[in-house]
Amino acid sequence: TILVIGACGQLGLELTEALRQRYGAAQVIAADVRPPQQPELLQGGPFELLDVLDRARLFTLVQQYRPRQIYHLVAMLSATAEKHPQLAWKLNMDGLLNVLDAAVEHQVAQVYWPSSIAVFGPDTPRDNTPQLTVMNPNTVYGISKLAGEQWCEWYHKKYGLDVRSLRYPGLIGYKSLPGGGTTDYAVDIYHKAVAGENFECFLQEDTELPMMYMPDALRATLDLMHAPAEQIKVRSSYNLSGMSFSPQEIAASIRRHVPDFAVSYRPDQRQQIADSWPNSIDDAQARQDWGWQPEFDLDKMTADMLAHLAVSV
Ligand code: VAH
Repeated sequence: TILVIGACGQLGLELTEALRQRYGAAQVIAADVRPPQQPELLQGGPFELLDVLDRARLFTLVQQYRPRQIYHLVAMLSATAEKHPQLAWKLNMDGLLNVLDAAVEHQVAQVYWPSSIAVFGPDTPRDNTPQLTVMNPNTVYGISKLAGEQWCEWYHKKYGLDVRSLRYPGLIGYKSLPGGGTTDYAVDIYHKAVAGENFECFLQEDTELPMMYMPDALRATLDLMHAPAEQIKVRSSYNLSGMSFSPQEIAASIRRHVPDFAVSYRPDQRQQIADSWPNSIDDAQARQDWGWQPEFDLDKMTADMLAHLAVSV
């Protein structure tokens, strides 16, 4: 079996569905601290209530299901974490350590844990940010993700745990909504365009950020987990890149389909977070080690997003 912790989140809903399609619904146990808002998204297979900070409950579930893989996706994202720093550190850090310990204790074959471009900071080289470089994140979320990367490396070295990780850019999809992130504007903008409404963006129009369409992120995750262990040279977390764009560029891409779509810009406190992150990422190591190759650029993503959202509206 496969255990997905944080299955109701933006990534969790989609990764659970992808794993169930590939391995069969009954094989993939979805777990989260509360049931999904949209039950139809997870009704296909088993669901368990789990607060990942409840170490005993976590160990009980791992013992009961004996998963060969655990996908641990629970985190408080960047913007929310700045408002609740201690809770964010506890959830993001103790949650990961509980999962790593449960995996070692019950000989789980593989663990997946997402990192983020948030591990880079204001003095990291901003364009084509390398795999190995100056980090110094200045957000609670980024600090927790960088610490998490180094814990993953330590558990791999100390216990041989096959834990793998990707530094996701902002993720954009039409099946689930993000919560509390700095890149969430790039999902909301499509919903507004399809609803025929104007969009007010919380970042400046020229704020370029690394982004990725969800289908690419899901394929990258499954490809990474299927690669033979000897090909995995990075046990902190792999840089991963799909595309980079600014709010004005995604607005222009949408206007090719919705000509009169209007966007206004009112930067808020999330601008400072975005300004500390890279403009673009060098993911040559992922391409070299396990054959990573993105398939979606901005215009291809826009066409696919609008087509799917127009149907669901
Ligand atoms: C966030 N979507 O905005 C997440 C992600 C790179 C951004 O980590 O916090």
